[in-house]
Amino acid sequence: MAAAAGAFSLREVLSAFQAAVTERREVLLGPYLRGWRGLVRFLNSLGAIFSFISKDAVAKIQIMESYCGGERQEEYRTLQSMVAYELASGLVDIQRRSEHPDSGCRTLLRLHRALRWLQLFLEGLRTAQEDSKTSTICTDSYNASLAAYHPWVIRKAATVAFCALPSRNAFLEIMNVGTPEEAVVMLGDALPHISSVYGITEELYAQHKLLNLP
Ligand code: 1PZ
Repeated sequence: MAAAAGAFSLREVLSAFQAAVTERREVLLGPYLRGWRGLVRFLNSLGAIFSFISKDAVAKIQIMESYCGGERQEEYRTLQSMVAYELASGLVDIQRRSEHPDSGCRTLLRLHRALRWLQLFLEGLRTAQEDSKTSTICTDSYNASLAAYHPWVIRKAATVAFCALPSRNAFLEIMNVGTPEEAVVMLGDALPHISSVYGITEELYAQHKLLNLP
């Protein structure tokens, strides 16, 4: 069954990450942030228990959008141009957050780390047995990625919220891509693009020693 016309489908959200990578392996921030907006919308549809997560994601998306629509918007067209510009202009706090607490580089790094969680989670969902628990897949992906960067209280709150996730089949259905089988196929098509965005970002940040920005 195809998603109803106009209905919100995770297929379009994930395809934004495909559109974000250019032939020259640049990451376009416009589509990248559109992808994030869609993910937040989807997260909100899962219930109010996730709102502490979506609020933080929205705050970070907004910071990035204000750079992308601001005075220096040409510098924020791609991830590569943003990193080059902010570093050359001394706009990144390297040791601790002080003069530039909300640089594009540090803000995007938080989204980038969350993208790793998304990649692991969706891959887990795609390849799991039909009767697997979404909350377990989610907790395992979280512990293998984002959890390392969060203090105890956030890890605890996140783990509690994960218990509210619906079963694997119900989750695949609310993605609005069609049957669970169709959703699994869509994930198989979409995940390589998310991996590619993640890989390019990771490499760029590693090159410039930005992976631990405070
Ligand atoms: C489907 C279930 C959704 C699970 C989402 C898994 C991620 C759990 C993350 C919990 C983080 C919540 C609160 C905020 C934490 C912030 O301290 C950190 C670091 O930022 P800083 O304090 O340094 O400014 N923020 C983040 O790590 C970014 C988290 C973004 C999470 C986006 C999730 C998108 C989910 C899409 C669902 C399809």
